[in-house]
Amino acid sequence: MKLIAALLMVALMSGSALAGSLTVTVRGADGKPVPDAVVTVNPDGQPTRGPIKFPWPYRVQQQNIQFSPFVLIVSAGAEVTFPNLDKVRHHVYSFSAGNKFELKLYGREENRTVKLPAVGVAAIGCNIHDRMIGFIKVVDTAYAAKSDASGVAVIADLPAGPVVVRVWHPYLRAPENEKTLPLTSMGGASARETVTIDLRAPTAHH
Ligand SMILES: [Cu+2]
Repeated sequence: MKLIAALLMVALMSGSALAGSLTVTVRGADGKPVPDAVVTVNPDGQPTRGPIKFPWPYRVQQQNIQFSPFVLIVSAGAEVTFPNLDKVRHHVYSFSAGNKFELKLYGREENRTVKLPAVGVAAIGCNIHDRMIGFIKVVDTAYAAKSDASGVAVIADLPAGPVVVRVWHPYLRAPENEKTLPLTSMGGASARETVTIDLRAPTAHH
């Protein structure tokens, strides 16, 4: 019995040691780093079972007539707050399929909350200020990260095994603005990938 317990321990320990991190560097066709790209990993190509909790706040604030952050990652069904820190009023909306909403004219320090049920994207705008554009990427996996100013996104604690890795950016030239990476499985060690994406020019309306 002791031997079986010991073998079981070894198996469990090596199992946990197989978790690795994936670092994806996102570049444009010009070779420059692309921030605000969303990298998602679905182990076994499947959605995460059970609740998903990301460490960042589910919040899109309006400040200096801009949405901040420009891109936010949330899990499907999440509630997102939209605090207005400007002195002017905003009228925030999304026409995106499955995630339509409208927050009629509201002023400073008034918080509004919206539930986003559909996996995909909510492209957000303001009826008053055409130049206000933002995106909420609604995901079905706990393994998601956004590229930083250096174009780098890190996803930690990935289990070993088959994976589907995708990169999304609001201006990526591809169906659904998304591209699947060639990486199809995670080994025990950490992995690094560089992906080049073709971006279109941003538009004022969507
Ligand atoms: Cu506005």
